[in-house]
Amino acid sequence: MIVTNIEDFDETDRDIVTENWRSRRMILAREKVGFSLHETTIFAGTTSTFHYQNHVEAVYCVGGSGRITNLETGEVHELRDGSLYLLNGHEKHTLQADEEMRMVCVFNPPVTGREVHDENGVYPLVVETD
Ligand code: 9YT
Repeated sequence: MIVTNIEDFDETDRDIVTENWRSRRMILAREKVGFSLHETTIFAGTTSTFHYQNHVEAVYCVGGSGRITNLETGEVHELRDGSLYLLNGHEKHTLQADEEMRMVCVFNPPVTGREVHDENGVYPLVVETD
């Protein structure tokens, strides 16, 4: 069993800070449980494009407000505390934060922590080897 707290990840290699967002990866592929779990903060006033071509992602908003746009259909959905979206079709999307948004994100297959978003917001598929 692993018991931890979000603050334990501060300024570690699991704490990724970019211009638009910060993500602390609490569970990664190296834990070998079949998914990864991240807490992502989307900074107020930012717009980010993501396209997880190799992963399924569920995102549960637990604070703040903004919206997600499905770039494949143009549909826009407001997000606030309690909103959930599931990218079960690898949808390319943008996230706009009016207020800083706090999101709990689950990925399958799990993120290893070595992925880097390319210019299209895509993560390559990276797998752990023993
Ligand atoms: C909201 C969202 O898509 N979060 C994804 C996780 C974050 N970009 C990360 O940990 O790389």
